[in-house]
Amino acid sequence: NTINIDGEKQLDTVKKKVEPPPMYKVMLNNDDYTPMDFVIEILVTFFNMDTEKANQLMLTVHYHGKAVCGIYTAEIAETKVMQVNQYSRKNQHPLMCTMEPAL
Ligand code: TYC
Repeated sequence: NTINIDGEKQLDTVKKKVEPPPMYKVMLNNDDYTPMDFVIEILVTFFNMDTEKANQLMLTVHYHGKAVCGIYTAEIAETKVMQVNQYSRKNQHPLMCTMEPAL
């Protein structure tokens, strides 16, 4: 690209690859205190799962320690983590939602 004498950009021969944005896994972590029904409510409310899928994923976390709830762009992943942790604290549960690069 070039800049004209009047400061306007001029699109010409520079080819730019369009890259997909970096993606992040949003995880739920197990703990000994959060009720199973509350975790299911979280998965239905914030991750748009039906109760069958929510129950399955909740049990995966319960038995394996953590599980991926969804994969999102940075901004959406950060919002999910915030919303889930705020809602859990408001209801006085220690449930932890975290994010990590999907690579
Ligand atoms: N382990 C919890 C219990 O036995 C249930 C639970 C599941 C907690 C998933 C957190 O992310 C979680 N009540």
